[in-house]
Amino acid sequence: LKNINQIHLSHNFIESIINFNIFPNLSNINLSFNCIKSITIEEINKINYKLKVNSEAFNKIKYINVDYLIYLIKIFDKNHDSYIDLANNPLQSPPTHIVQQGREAMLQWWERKGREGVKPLNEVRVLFLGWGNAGKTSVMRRVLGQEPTQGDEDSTHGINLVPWQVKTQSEQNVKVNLWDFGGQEIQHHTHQFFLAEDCIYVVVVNNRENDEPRYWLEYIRTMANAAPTILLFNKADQARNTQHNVAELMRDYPFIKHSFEIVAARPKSDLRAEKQVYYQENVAAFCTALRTQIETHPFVATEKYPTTTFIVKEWVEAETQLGKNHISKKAFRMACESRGVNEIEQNSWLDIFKKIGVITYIVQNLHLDKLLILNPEWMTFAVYRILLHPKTKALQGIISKNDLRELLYQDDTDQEAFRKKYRYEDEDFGSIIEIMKEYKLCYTHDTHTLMIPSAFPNNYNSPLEERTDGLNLKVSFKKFLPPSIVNTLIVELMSQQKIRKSWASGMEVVDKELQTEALVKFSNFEREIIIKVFGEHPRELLTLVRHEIKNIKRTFSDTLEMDELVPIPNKKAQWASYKTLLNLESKGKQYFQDLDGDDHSVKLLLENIETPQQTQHSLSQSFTHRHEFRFSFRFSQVQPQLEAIRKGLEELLPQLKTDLQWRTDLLEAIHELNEIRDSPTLPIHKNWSIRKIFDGMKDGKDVVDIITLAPDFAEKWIKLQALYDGIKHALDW
Ligand SMILES: Nc1nc2c(ncn2[C@@H]2O[C@H](COP(=O)(O)OP(=O)(O)OP(=O)(O)O)[C@@H](O)[C@H]2O)c(=O)[nH]1
Ligand SMILES: [Mg+2]
Repeated sequence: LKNINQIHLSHNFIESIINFNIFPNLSNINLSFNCIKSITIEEINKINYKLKVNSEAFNKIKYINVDYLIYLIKIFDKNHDSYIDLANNPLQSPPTHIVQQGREAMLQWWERKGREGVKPLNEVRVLFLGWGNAGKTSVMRRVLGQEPTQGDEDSTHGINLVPWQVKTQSEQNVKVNLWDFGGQEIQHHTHQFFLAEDCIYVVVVNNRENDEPRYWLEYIRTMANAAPTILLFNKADQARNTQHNVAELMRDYPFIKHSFEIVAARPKSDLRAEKQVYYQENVAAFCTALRTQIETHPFVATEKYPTTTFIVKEWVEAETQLGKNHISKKAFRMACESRGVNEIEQNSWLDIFKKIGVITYIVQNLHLDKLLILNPEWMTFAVYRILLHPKTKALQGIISKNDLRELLYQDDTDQEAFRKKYRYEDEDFGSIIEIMKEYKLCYTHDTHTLMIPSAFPNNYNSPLEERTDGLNLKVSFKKFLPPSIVNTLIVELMSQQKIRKSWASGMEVVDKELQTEALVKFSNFEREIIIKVFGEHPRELLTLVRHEIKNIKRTFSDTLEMDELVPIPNKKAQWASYKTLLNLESKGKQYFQDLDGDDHSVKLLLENIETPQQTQHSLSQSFTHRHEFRFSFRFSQVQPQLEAIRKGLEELLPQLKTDLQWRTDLLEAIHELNEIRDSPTLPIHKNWSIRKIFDGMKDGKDVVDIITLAPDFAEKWIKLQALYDGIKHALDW
């Protein structure tokens, strides 16, 4: 125990801090992903006493009110720069956002708290999502207490932003920013940039059209970290007979807090009176549920921020009121510095301002110092207007700077209101283009032309379609293919000059050096990307496309499930999952069985699409930390047994004939065990010789030969076999 200085206990079900006093030299404990709900001062003191290196950090932690530490705790020490990492804990004090910024930000928060006091933000953003015509705008009107209308609501273009003042039961004034999104499909591409995890969501589905709510629920799960959601089945007065299984939806999407069947607009006159009352009551119940969500939101109920946060926020709001649509990061920085706010705080507050909607978006990569902070309406109106303008479609998505001027200025009576409000000058174009590029909504290959994939022609008959000699791969998204993936992939490959032709649902990719071309097609309905590659070096070009898709996928939450399907040669329409193949490979299994019961070499199937090195790389990547932690923890538990086996095998070795193949395997196994004796972790995917000899022995191979050689061999072997079986079980081999 004296020698132990690190303990990894992540991914267990530990509920409280264990007494670590028995390890006098402990310097590093990893308790992430456990179920620790709180840490008491006494517990901290206990650890503090023993963990000399960490004492400084722990003393600070004692100063912070650790009673608020809930659920997960991760403590560790890096090169004597001791600190405690509490990220991903649902902390209330300091607020989670501050904790995520790290120790410095937390300490500053506590310092400010003592000096200037803290109070809740009392500002929350509510977003309405749903297909076009579902009734989002009508629902929002009801939330605002406006009278229901019938049939006169215009389709929303872009985002409709309405402030709403709510008085909580405890008499607090809360500012709620209602964001009503246009539901037309083309607009979905941009929505995701405004979704955030700390908002409240209202999903409106049209019960008359049998809208599928799962699309939007996946959207929220993937892009807003499963934020609290209220689900509304609207147009109940016109509903068809089919019923949604609400219990099932709530089970699959536990973040749905409530669900109501409502009529947001004035119902059809022939609706029975009692039904009318019922739906009216549901609208009222929905409004109450929404208020409850607002009142219990961390920005209102639990988290508190220092006074200076509000001073900076007011400064930003005043700039907006002056009519500024964007400010430079430099201006923001100066405003903060003059109020004694350092960079760490600036960044964490910016993040919060973004969540509540005071600042919409931060453009990361403007070369000028202008990292812009923008007024949401000004920006989205411009972006949506460019995307939705009939001229954009007429030009098939290829727009010049002059067109842009026309798109944003041209007298167009139905947009009268919009033009009254915002003006776009030539000098704004650069920022607007930069934003669209960052959203991957457009690509520019020179400074004069914009290419907008969402306005490309819908279909194109590619000559590659006819060819059957290619190498195929299907990328399949289990539940949800985020619409922006398509645009992003097109824009990404365009910027690499790899696209010969592209349309809204596909593209032809060419690599001249490789003398290879590919057809990439998207099927939103099937949630698939189909890739066919032809030419001299198909694997290389395939690798490029796969790599881009994976990079894009990485920008979404881990809940977005994707798999690649590898074709099985000579079997029409049969595919092997790439994940399955990797899994077989990691377990040393050689064959994959298809639906007809025929075996195919795992190696060959994989080699069709990538090199063996790439497969090895994927294997090492595909095990998440979680698995590694679990595995290394289990490994550390079975180390004594492995050592006993190693000794046992060494003893057996002299009794074996030198010409026996089995002896070679045994030597190899001993060598392996020597190697891992002192190593802290065990590679997961290796083909272990120790497995080979024990599993082989069980199959009866060599047994007779060996046992006749050495009379007490059998007895010793049975003992070792028992040890091995225990390890096998523990390591899940
Ligand atoms: N009969 C009936 N009509 C409704 C109901 N709710 C909304 N409507 C009507 O349906 C139409 C569309 O409603 P909106 O609120 O504009 O729908 P939206 O979801 O905002 O649509 P987009 O802005 O295009 O995404 C309007 O004419 C509404 O008056 C309802 O419960 N019953
Ligand atoms: Mg609308």
